[in-house]
Amino acid sequence: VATAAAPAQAATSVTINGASAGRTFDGVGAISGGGGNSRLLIDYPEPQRGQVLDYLFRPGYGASLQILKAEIGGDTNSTSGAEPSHQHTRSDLNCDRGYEWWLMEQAKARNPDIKLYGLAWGAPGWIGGGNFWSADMTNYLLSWLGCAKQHGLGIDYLGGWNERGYNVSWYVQLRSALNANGYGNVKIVAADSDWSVANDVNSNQAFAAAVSAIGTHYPCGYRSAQSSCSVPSAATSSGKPLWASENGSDDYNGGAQAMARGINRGYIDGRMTAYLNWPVVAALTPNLPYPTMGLALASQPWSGSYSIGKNTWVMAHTSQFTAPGWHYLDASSGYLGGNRNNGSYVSLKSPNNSDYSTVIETMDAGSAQTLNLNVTGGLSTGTVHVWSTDVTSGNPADHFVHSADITPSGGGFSLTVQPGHLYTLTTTTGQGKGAATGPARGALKLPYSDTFDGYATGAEAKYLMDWQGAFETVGCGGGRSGKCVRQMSPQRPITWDALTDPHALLGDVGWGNYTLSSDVLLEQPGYAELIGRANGHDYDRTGGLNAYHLRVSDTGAWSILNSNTNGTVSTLARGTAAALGTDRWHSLALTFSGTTITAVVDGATVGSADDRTWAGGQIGYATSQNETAQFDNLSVTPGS
Ligand code: 147
Repeated sequence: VATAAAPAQAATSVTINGASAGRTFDGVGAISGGGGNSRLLIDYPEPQRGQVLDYLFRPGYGASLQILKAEIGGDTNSTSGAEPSHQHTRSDLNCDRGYEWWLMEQAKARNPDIKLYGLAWGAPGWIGGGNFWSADMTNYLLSWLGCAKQHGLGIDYLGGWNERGYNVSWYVQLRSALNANGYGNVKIVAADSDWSVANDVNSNQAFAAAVSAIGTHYPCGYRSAQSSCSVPSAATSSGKPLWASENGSDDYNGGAQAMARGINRGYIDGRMTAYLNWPVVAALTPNLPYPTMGLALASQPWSGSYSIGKNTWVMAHTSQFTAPGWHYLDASSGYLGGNRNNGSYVSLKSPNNSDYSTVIETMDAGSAQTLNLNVTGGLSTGTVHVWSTDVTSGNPADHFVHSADITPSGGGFSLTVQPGHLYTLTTTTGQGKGAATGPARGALKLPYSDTFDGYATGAEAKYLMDWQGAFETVGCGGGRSGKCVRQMSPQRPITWDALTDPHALLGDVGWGNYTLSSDVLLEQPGYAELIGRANGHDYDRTGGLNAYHLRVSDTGAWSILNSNTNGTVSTLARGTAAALGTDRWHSLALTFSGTTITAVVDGATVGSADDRTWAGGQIGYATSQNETAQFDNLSVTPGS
């Protein structure tokens, strides 16, 4: 009795047709901001810093981002930190603060064609008397564009207020203000929130004229598998380019499958033509929110260690094979065999109408599939270069591999695609996979100190990560020479999420027993704090921090506090010492030894507490709201 052979799996036909209609591709990229995520990258030593930048921005090397969205700093927390404003007050202007200008410059230096996009999460409180949708905010954006110009950076896109809806007349006024001030080529994206903006674009001509693209967040689900993406017909029929202007929020390796689906399916399901991953890089310490999200991990400037994520290689499968201005081919984009589970493919053609690239993902496929491809419609029938990534593999050797070169015959060729893989078929060349690697991870060693004297005015002190407010180096007050760190935000900000006192953190979460000391000067009645054993941080519920604090006020009142992420603050010890007053320098110290916490003010022990809540963590500075205190001579010495 003969056994019947299993039927050969039917091959799936895919036609790559250059004559197909399709939308213009705007690009794939990522977001620096919303916020604080890129903070530690600028503090990396060379050559590692340049290597990470190469992996993010250099064409033919890594993620090769086509769009970089950067936060317009607002001196307020915007997720994992706060980013500094170019105007802390109405009369202030400094175009060199923070790291976003530097990052945009580094991106442009590597890829002059990268598109830049600015967006605010929050803003300083002087704006509009606390009203974001104000003429002050429009002028604030104009001055930010002026700063960009000083840096030689052309800004391509500008947004409104991240995930806080929109105000139709404000956008219309922004458009006329841009046109009137020489920024007619800056395109407005609305509204970095949900799709509801499409209804107003459709019903209001002035709004429609002001808005160049509709950008929506997480249109394939928040941090989801991105198996399917939904776009309402009001958006599709608006005639505007549709963008996933924020997506991702996933681990730099673990988010790879979702990204592979989302980039393709965003176009197939919703005709979205841009995909921006949040965030670009995880350059923050592990206690902060979303510590490993991005395209790469670069959280240890002191060791120089970094790790390039699978997300980088997934993005490379689109970015290295296309450019903004290419065209999707609708007839050559869809689900394999019409079945989502088999995987998806999108095809794009170059403006030269000859080159093409087809990106195929088989994230959910159960078995290998044979594809019979046919090239037509004027496209090149030359050699097809195949690049592939096994997205299920943790081995870097399986990521972004130039796996085959195929010579089509009569325009036809076949390819077998494995499950869980991502492929790009292309007639283009110039792709590449960077080979640089960083050193091993290591702790930030104690003792650690900083006199702050080596910085320019307006700089961020090394490793000091703003959470709320803005801590910058300035000439010291109180008759002292040299540079000090000053909290620069003199008013409650227009927040994006939970408001807390201004504070900034620094160091290794592994630090346990140590003495933290610093000089402190109050500029107004209020308080300043040394923070110790700081660890986990909330941003959206309470803004709470797991830590101990030594708080001293101008009146001489002092306290040792225990705070946590539920927003609870309890007093472990308190008292009153001689008044500190304002504009006078004092020295503070906080010692952690096992469960004993000791507070010292101007050389005298004022009190102590016994508490076992927090065993270790970072140090930090804090001030009361509206207090522009100064800090100097930071020192952290190991204890026992
Ligand atoms: C986004 C923010 O825009 C980012 O700054 C960052 O906070 C990111 C973290 O995942 O999230 O905000 C969102 C918060 C919640 C949802 C979507 C976006 N949500 O629940 O759908």
